[in-house]
Amino acid sequence: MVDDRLRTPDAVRDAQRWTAHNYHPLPVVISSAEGAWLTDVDGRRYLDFLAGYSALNFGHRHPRLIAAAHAQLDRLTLTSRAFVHDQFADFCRELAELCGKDLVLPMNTGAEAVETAIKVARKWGYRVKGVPDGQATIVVAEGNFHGRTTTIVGFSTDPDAHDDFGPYTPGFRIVPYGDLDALSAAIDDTTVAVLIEPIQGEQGVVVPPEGYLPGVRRVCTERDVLLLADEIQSGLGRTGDTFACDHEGVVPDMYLLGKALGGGIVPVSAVAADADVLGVLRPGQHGSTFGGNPLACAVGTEVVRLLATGEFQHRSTELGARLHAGLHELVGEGLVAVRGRGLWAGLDIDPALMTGRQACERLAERGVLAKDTHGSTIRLAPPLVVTEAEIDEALTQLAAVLAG
Ligand code: IF1
Repeated sequence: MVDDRLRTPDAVRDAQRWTAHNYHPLPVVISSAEGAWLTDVDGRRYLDFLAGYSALNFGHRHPRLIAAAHAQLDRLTLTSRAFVHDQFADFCRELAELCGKDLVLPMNTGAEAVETAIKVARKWGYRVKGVPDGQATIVVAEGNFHGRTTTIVGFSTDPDAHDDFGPYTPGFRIVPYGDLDALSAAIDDTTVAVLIEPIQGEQGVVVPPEGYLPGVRRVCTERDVLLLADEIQSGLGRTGDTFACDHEGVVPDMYLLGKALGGGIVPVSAVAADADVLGVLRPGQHGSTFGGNPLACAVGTEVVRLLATGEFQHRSTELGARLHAGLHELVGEGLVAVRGRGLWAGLDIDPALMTGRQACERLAERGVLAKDTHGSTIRLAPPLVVTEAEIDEALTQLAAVLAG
């Protein structure tokens, strides 16, 4: 029985009255959450199969993360980087060790990590590689999503993200995702980096052909070009490994991290790289008011410790296999294609049946929250604490939506 979960509650109308309409949220008003479950203002419960676009890998209000935040809130929340604080070294060391890198530069949002990576790669190009000043180029992929700053949207191929925000930052070359020859051809003596998602999230959880990432790694090494892996959505356990790059044994020159690094509590992002790269920065050349703040570091350190055991990566692999097996049974039953890895899936629904938005509205009526990407594609990304029974419930409701 489909109850009337989806009506436009007053709180949705109120929100729309007082905000720019840069989102079109489902008419669901959440008031509390725990683990993989959300509860709306009327007490209705939903399974969260978006998980904050992978910012909630450890579920809503993971006890260890909430405890770390509470303890720090009662001690120290902000100093700025003009001074040091007692949470900073542990966070940077433990994150660097998780990444197998020498150094970490903490920021706040994913876009800030991407912008940091672009600036560091350019400075490395001028100071280390010897690219003539102001001529650095960076190769990016069609279908990319790396954030919403004007520099980043300037190399987006999504008109909604890109249009009407010019003039754009020069120095970016766009090549088809998964095409190693095109990527190699785009590299010349001005090229300082390749910026790429190991799996493209917003494009619809697009996994590149096997061998592509190792090929990109080899080309970057041969051509003295930095490989910048945007693991902001794909990283921190989502795909069954600590990083999506791990699946094929690829080690980038720089990891770009965010979302789940903040435990679903505070914005925490970072770049991790060796000293020969991050060492190009000198005091006063980059920074941010809140980057590396005590509260962020306390939560981020606990996130790194949660990942250190491999428990979440194992869950993502095991439960992801269950999710994908169930999804593949629906191919031909309303699904046209399924992509992804671990607890991360992109589903192409038969466009003749419904749009992705319509599918998500119907799923919400059945107690499952998810988000469409484009057209008739939706992404499923539950918290990594999801159970077998919860996966089975989401699959049951998806099958019912597809069956009409
Ligand atoms: C929105 C999309 C997802 C990201 C990758 C960097 C960032 C993101 C791979 C920037 C952020 C978010 C942004 C949010 C919705 C969501 C999103 F739909 F926009 F494209 F996940 F796919 N690299 N993705 O996925 O991180 O600055 O947001 O912290 O802007 O609507 P941020």
